[in-house]
Amino acid sequence: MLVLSSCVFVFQLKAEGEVLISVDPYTQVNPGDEFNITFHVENVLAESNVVAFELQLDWDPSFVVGVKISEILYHSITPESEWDNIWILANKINNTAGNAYLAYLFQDIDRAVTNGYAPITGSNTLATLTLRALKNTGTAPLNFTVAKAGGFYYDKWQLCVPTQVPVNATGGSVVITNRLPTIYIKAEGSIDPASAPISTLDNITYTLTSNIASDTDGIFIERDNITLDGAGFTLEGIGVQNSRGISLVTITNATITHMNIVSFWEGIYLCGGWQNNIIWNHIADNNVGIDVYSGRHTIVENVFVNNDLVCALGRSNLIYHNNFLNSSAHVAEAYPGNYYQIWDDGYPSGGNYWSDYNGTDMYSGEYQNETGSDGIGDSPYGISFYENMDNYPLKKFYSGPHDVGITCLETSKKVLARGFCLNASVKITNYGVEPEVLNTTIYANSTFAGGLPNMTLPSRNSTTGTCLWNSTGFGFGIYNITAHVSTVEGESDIEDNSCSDWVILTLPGDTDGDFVVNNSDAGRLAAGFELGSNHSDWNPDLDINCDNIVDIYDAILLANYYNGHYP
Ligand SMILES: [Ca+2]
Ligand SMILES: [Ca+2]
Ligand SMILES: [Ca+2]
Ligand SMILES: [Ca+2]
Repeated sequence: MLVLSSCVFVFQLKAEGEVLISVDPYTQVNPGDEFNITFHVENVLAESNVVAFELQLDWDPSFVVGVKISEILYHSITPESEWDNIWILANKINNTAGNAYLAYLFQDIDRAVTNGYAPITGSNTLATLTLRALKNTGTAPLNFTVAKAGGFYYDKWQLCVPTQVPVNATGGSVVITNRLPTIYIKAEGSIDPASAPISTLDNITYTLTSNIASDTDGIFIERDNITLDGAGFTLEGIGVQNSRGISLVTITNATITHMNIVSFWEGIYLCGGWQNNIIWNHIADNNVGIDVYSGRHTIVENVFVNNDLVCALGRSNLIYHNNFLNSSAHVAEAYPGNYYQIWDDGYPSGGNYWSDYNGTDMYSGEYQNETGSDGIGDSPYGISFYENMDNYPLKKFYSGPHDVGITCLETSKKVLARGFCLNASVKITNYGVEPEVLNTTIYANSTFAGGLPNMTLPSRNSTTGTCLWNSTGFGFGIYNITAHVSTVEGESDIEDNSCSDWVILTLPGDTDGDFVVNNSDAGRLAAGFELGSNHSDWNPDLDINCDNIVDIYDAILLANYYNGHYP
């Protein structure tokens, strides 16, 4: 185990000047090494509403592919004896994004609620984290950053690494988060506390004006018929057991929209009311994404990511056009009752995208019995209780009513003799609810190489067309063959509007694509001689002149170019 203490970084928050944070890290880490980071604060005289220190480790994934927390030791800050309530969220490691929320060191919650937020004072070592680098590469030094959530204070300093060290250490950071108590939208329309970053002009529409970091629960809605518009901001909890991001208890006709809701026990809690609308939210990393204990709600066009469980359900809820991604369980009954939910919007509008659905898509139509794929799974997505099922599970992430995409691009061969034509077969799907006019083009690297005639593709339909690329006049080399379908009006997901394959353009007779015509190519041709394109051993790369048979004309071409090479 590598324990290093030769570098000590002392950082002072600029704007306040009171809090000293020192980080005592390692200086070098090799794959598999364990190392310690110690977080220490001195002279804490924080604002009255600072209730937590959040320890966050950030690293550059290009240097350290991952960390694993094997040990966390902590100490209370002195002289406040209550400062020993520590939340450890060691499961909040995102090795892909390169960060981990390691621990939250709190004032005692009860004392905070009962007595308000007394200033935090004192000095101590807050935590020692033992981390293990799963892999690291690269040579440049990394930055440490220290930030207070919301961007109020920010500074950075750089880890000094001796130049002879081949592999550098990760970075760490300390974040002091100004976490808020629960916010209430009261029955009479007021917001409590009034300083919460939510604005309203009419006591009907309430709009977030910044991100909100919550100490336990997020926002309790106690007023009917309102809209809470997150305006794209994030409401973030700390995963405290039973904490709720947004709670609606016996509330009717409220709309929650454009919110990012992360790291609560329950992202949204619906109990007792009805006809609430949960639309266009991004709900991630909660224990339960949405806990529904009541009925007749509309839950559409949300994205649920990495919640341990997405929905625990009441009854008769309308749930479609959501994307359910990477959760250990998508749906369970909140309590046993054999309650029925509506999981789709009929055909062709469709149901939800489920990341664990693996049905095929060969058919279309209301009964999924007509030839041709439509972006909807041919078999329902079964939900484990009563008769619940999504009759029209989406094969692709839902991204709005207008969406077309290239689902398949195949070139007729991988090795093409210059002067002959390549077939590029393009399959296009209209996932939307309206017919769309499509313009499809093919490029060889960046050169226009052909296209399909403009066509109108009906809703929930697919078509396959073939473009011909005449390679005459192109240089030898490896070409990316890219098909593009034009963006349709109102389309938000354009990533799938392009698709690429590749082909080697070479001398006639070079059947293996190494830019030399030699014995090896002749042997391959002989082995496939007189086979037609319908034969099970057909190799299209041997059919030099692209006439669907390997015969004497291909052999003549090979002979004519024998010993030819490029360059
Ligand atoms: Ca289908
Ligand atoms: Ca698209
Ligand atoms: Ca060759
Ligand atoms: Ca041929």
